Amino acid sequence: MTDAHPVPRLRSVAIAELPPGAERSDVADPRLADWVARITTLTRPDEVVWCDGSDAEWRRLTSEMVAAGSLLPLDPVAHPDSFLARSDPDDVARMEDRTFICSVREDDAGPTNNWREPSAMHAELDALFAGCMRGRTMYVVPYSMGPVGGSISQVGVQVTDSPYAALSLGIMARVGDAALAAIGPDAEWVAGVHSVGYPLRDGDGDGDGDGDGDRDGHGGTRRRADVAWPSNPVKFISHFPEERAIWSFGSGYGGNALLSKKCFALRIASVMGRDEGWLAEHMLVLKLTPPAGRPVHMAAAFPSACGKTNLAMLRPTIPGWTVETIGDDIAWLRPGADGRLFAINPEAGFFGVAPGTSVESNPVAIETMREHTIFTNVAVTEGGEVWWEGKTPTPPEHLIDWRGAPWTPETGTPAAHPNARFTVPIEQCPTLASDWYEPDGVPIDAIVFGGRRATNVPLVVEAEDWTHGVFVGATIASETTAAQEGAVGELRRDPFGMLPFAGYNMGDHWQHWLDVGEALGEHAPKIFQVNWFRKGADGSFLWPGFGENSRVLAWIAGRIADEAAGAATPIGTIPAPGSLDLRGLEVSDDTLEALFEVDPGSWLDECEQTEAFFAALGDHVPDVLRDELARLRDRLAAAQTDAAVLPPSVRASSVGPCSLTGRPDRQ
Ligand code: OXD
Ligand code: MN
Repeated sequence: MTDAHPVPRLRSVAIAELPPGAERSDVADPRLADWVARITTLTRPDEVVWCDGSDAEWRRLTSEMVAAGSLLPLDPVAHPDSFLARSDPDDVARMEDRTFICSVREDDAGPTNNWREPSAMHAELDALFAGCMRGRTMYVVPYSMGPVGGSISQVGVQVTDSPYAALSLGIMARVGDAALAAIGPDAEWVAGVHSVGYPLRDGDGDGDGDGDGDRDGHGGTRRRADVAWPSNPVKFISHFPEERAIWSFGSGYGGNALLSKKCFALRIASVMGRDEGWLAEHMLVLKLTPPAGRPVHMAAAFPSACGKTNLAMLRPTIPGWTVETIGDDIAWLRPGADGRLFAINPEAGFFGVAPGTSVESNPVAIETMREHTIFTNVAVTEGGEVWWEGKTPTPPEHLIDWRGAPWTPETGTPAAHPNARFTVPIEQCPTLASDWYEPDGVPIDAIVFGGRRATNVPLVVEAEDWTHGVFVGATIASETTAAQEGAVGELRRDPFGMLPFAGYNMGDHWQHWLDVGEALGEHAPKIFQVNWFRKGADGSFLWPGFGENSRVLAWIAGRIADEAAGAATPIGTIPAPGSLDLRGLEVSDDTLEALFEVDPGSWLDECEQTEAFFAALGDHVPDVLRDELARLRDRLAAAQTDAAVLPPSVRASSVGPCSLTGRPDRQ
């Protein structure tokens, strides 16, 4: 790393006597040894443990946590080697309002991020972190994102006083000595400091947490009792892009605590990508293989809660096609030596949303979590079998809910928290692609953008070119669900699905996409937009979704191979009549018409919103995207006066009507 590395900033902390385990003779990078020593001095843990991600470590940590009451072992037959964690009810999700981008210049964070001046933020954090690990173990977790040494991979180190975070990181990233060995004196690595902010002893040792000396006469050795899910009402998830550092305080949950995921792999990595010519995106990666012909790889960006995991694990309903999984949440994409765009999934596990996951909606996920899984905030039966809303059509008669309270179907509150999760190694996924772990990644043939849209957006549209595709990505919107903040059903603009995750100015992110496209030139992948969630006039979904989405992926593959015909509309190219494989699917002509309808009037209204959205983002919005908007308006205005450009029916031959109503979801 450069001078901007966090170690220099911690020089004000003079290294004091270190607790057992802090020093390790085989650390090749003196900056790492120094950084661990200074963090230890600041936070004052009782001991330091370096993690290696081994099975022995899994067994040790899980047994210690079971003994401490912070993990519950599940039924060993239904869920071998699996555990349940119940969080504090106030610590159940990512907290966007407590997430900060502390770039040196406010303008670099941009209007979509909370910004704090870095030194002021550091001063506030130093005060919070001082002594925050007293009475606890600090885990030092070295990890690689992507195959160790791969051309798109990166390394990081997280220190944490949460065994849950250390254990989960062991699933979500490649933790261990190989990653540590990759951190040599010249290596660039991302530093993550995490504390739940619940010390068990004061500096004066009286354990009452108020740091007031020993007024209550407990003497110097008494500790306060731990709780099953320690956290702190004060929360900060702070990113220092120039330092390549993350400081997270007060939350033990998900993306707030597993710093490899949203904090590093999206917010910090997006800045690294901006600086170095690559992309860190909120995208799944899948491999689609037709019955004959070559496989294609797709990277698909969707806002949170749009079913990326379901799409990544899709079981095609069309005969002969296969979908294999490479990643379900994050992709790092980099132009390769041959000029094409290559991608890796930098993660090693899934941190998936449990509610809604069933044998019908995602059998692959259910198989993936058959063993060796950490469940968080799901409900359980008395016997220790997990359950969540949507897992089975009828809930069990009696459960223990996510808070640990008795529950029956009459209780009136969800048994599992809507953001309940399963954390599971990717290797347990039965559809894992054989090339998922290629050190140089897989070549990307198509980029797909999606969202949850009841209106306007057709089932699938191909963008005209890269610039138009970037416009499509920049204008993604999605209706919010129960798993997110805000009112359900509200339309939220979420460009590239990156609104909560871009570590720098959103307008610059779009410009960076344009620049990457220019560098790729003729090798640039085609870009598509999809929408599984369009509704009819009666409010029911028009498309069955799930495995049937393979029909859309097949059309996309056909476009890549130059085999599937398209029809022009003002917003892009939709399937020409007969080119979308609808064999075996009962869908009426009216439904198909509605799925692909492009109504110039309501699109022109949407353009007004897009203009307002661009205006809110300010002068970083690239001019070419404003030009795209103007061009789109021109095409729509022309279409209003020329009915001939409205899309023809997509149907090849009629297979009879069907009502596609009453399905639970379309992912
Ligand atoms: C996630 C999210 O948890 O996008 O993946 O919120
Ligand atoms: Mn996500």
